[in-house]
Amino acid sequence: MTEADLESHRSDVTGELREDVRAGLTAAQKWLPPKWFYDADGSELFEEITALPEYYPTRCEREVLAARAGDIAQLTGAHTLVELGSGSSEKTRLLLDALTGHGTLESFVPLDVSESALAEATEAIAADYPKLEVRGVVGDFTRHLGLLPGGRPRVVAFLGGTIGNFLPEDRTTFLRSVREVLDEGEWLLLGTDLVKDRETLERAYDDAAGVTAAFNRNVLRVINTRLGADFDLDAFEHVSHWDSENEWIEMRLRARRALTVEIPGAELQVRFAEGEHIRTEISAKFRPGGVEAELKAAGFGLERWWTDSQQRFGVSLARS
Ligand code: AVJ
Repeated sequence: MTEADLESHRSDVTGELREDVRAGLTAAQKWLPPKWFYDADGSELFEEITALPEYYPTRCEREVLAARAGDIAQLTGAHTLVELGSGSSEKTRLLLDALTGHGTLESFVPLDVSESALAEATEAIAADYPKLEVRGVVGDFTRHLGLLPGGRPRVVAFLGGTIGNFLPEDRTTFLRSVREVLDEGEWLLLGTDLVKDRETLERAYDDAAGVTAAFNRNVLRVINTRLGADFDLDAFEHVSHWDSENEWIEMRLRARRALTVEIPGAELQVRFAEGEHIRTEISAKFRPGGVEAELKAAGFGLERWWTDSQQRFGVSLARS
């Protein structure tokens, strides 16, 4: 496998980061989009998170996929599996095994912002599934949905609960845009983390080993590297906060002291008061009825709804 096998939509990554940093760090309530966590180091830290005892979503979703992959293959008869935000595509192997076993699958199209994670995943999967056409796409699933290749019917998998990273209004737009690129009868397989007690949720995003804290601070390192900024990572405390009104986890980086940060690559100087924070991620949690309503509003019919044995995580199979 060579680099040429990855199709890239990311011609000006630094320019995109510059615009996001300008917008987010000049806002009254400072924020940064979570996709900037995922450089090579951040993608590795995320892989470590998925194995932490506190971070249940990956294990719960894997349990569902292991139990239901056969049903998914039978119901969909997919010729193409598209995976949005594929990362390492580790859980996806459960789907690939079932779909190739079923005899219909011809191609796998993983799409991710992290070129390193994607290159590694496409290489490993192409080696392990030699009859499968693997076409990795480096891109942002909010911008590069337009042309999803592959024979029909396709299943678009959006796993891990990543849909929770959207604000509610962006989520609606996103689901509609997925529905729009699919033909009637094609499929969406959607993973959603579920509302549960505050303690479980906040711990899942603030583990004892400090991996999530390092992952969170990594966004500052990315800005230092790409935009020549001078963020002192130690000056920011990692915060995991359950917002029970919005039903989302918020990750924040809170300034331990007043400081000024220079970001030459964005022609920006940013002041932080002591205690002021940057919102770096929201991770919305769902209720089963809410998922169904949102899918319906976007033009999907819910064909199956599954959860793990502890009802912590939900997986929907929806039809266009
Ligand atoms: C990959 C977006 C699903 O929101 O749980 C994990 C990212 N952030 N720990 C999530 C994440 C902090 C994760 N998603």
